[in-house]
Amino acid sequence: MTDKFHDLKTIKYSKSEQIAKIILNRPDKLNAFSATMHDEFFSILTDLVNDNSIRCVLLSGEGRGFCAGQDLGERKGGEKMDLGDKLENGYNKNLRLLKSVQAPVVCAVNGVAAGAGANIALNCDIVVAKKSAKFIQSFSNIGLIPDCNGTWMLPKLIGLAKAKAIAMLGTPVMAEEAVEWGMIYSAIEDEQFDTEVNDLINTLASRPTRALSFIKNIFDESYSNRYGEHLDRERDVQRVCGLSDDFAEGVAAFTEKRQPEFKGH
Ligand code: LHQ
Repeated sequence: MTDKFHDLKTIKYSKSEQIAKIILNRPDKLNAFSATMHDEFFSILTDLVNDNSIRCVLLSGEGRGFCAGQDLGERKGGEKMDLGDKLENGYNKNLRLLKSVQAPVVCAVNGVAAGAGANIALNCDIVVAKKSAKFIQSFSNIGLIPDCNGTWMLPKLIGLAKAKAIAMLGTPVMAEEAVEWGMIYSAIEDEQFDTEVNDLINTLASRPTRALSFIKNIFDESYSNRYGEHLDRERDVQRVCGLSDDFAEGVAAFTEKRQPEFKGH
């Protein structure tokens, strides 16, 4: 079935066969985030948070870039401003929603991901990139710190030494290096990218969505939970999983030596 795209100005959004696709669509600006894009992203994420039929979400970009972060054309050069407010009512609002989407979110980084663009990618559950793509913590090039929770995620993903260096120097990290460092999941040959991304999202959409949803959050929780507390948390979540249709189907399929047909609940 071909994807039906909703009529938005800066993002292509489609839902088909339990998969939602969000394609940032300002290719001439390397999909930099404008005010309209923030608003449209918010509407899309609100729709997704309220749609339990979706079993996988794809985030990617149109053209040669994934996202160049904040649209700097919207900022008047030479002016100081309250960026805290911009973060709270733009990126942070959207990232909180992105985290509450039930289905796994795959970010397919099709080209350069800079500033907020790089860190929006890292907020997704599984990040894959074209081998030619690069990640740039470009914030300090314009006197800023990494935002979109970059300062929370990067030390955990790649360690403090590398995190500080790339944030301070703005050094581009190529996709394969990002995999070696543990920043992203995989780097894919450019020519294979669309096919492999498609396979990945279809596979995820056929897996037990409720369990995947718990997996999304429980790893993050591990950073603030104490050891015993976390054992309790796994026990409680596993109790819910054990009562799901997908668990019953998974075990039945294993016993009957056939492929499981998960329904996502
Ligand atoms: C752009 C952009 C862009 C507008 C390329 N805006 N047009 C910030 C402030 C507010 C709130 C809180 O959060 C933040 C977070 C941030 O995201 S700060 C970081 C903002 N982003 C950057 O500093 C990245 C700026 N871009 C670049 O360094 C380069 O464009 C990269 C390295 C991404 C790509 O380089 P190239 O492949 O050489 O492409 P290019 O520079 O020629 O860009 C192509 C076009 O895209 C060009 O337009 P033009 O009309 O001249 O063809 C650029 O002006 C435009 N563009 N980034 N962020």
